[in-house]
Amino acid sequence: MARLKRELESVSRTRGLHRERRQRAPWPVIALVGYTNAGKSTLFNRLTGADVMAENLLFATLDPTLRQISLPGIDKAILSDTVGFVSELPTQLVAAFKATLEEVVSADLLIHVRDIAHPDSEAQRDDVESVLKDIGVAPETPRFEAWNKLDLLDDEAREDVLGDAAKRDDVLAVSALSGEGVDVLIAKVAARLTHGHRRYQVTLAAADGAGAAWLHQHGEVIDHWIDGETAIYDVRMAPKDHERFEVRNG
Ligand SMILES: Nc1nc2c(ncn2[C@@H]2O[C@H](COP(=O)(O)OP(=O)(O)OP(=O)(O)O)[C@@H](O)[C@H]2O)c(=O)[nH]1
Ligand SMILES: [Mg+2]
Repeated sequence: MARLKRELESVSRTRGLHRERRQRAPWPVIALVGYTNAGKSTLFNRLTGADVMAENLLFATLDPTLRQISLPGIDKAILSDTVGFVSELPTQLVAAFKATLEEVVSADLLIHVRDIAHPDSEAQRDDVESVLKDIGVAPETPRFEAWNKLDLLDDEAREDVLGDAAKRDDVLAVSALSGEGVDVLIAKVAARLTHGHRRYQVTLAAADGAGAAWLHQHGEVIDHWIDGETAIYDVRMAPKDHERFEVRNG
């Protein structure tokens, strides 16, 4: 038990470093959360499987649970796989466990992966929700439920699940194993991350080419002009990206 605790603590220290790195990086973070065995890692692999960019190798080396992905309208996002939640975590491990989940707290969007074929699916959902609350996830953090393992259901259960999922905007029925429904999930997540874009006027040093490139990558540049040493941009982007831009230039 002491060894496991040490390991978790070292994981949490490494992750702290990554977070610092990433706080300077401008990309939105999507975290997969859910009960143990729900299919998070399977979905993670499916969502990232086609991505074999060099930058990903860097991520994979630093931390195998972080990958760069691109989504419709979002050039780069970070997808984070997390440890599975369990209902009876030994008390000594709770603090260390929570530390590893800070990734989740700072995420821009959560995908709660649920094993919808599991007889205890609802109790598992409640456990996960209560852990999310405990670790301090803001209630306004956008989140989706991915009702996973659709392929395991018989015809009747499948109809029920699809019917229930259709009634809710924040629920997508999927099979991480077969890939069914995953495209719709991707589209919904992308739409959620890009919606709410607003128009901002921001300034850069006229010589800051990297800053200009960043703006073009993350926003839609409507107009820009130069005033002496300063470049002024009229740009439409997500509030979150605007915040990141301000931090970057702060
Ligand atoms: N039939 C079926 N099996 C799945 C599906 N998704 C995941 N599995 C299986 O469920 C088991 C657990 O999947 P993982 O992806 O490891 O689950 P996890 O949520 O990452 O688990 P932890 O990391 O332990 O919390 C594996 O045997 C997967 O092959 C699915 O859509 N359908
Ligand atoms: Mg896993």
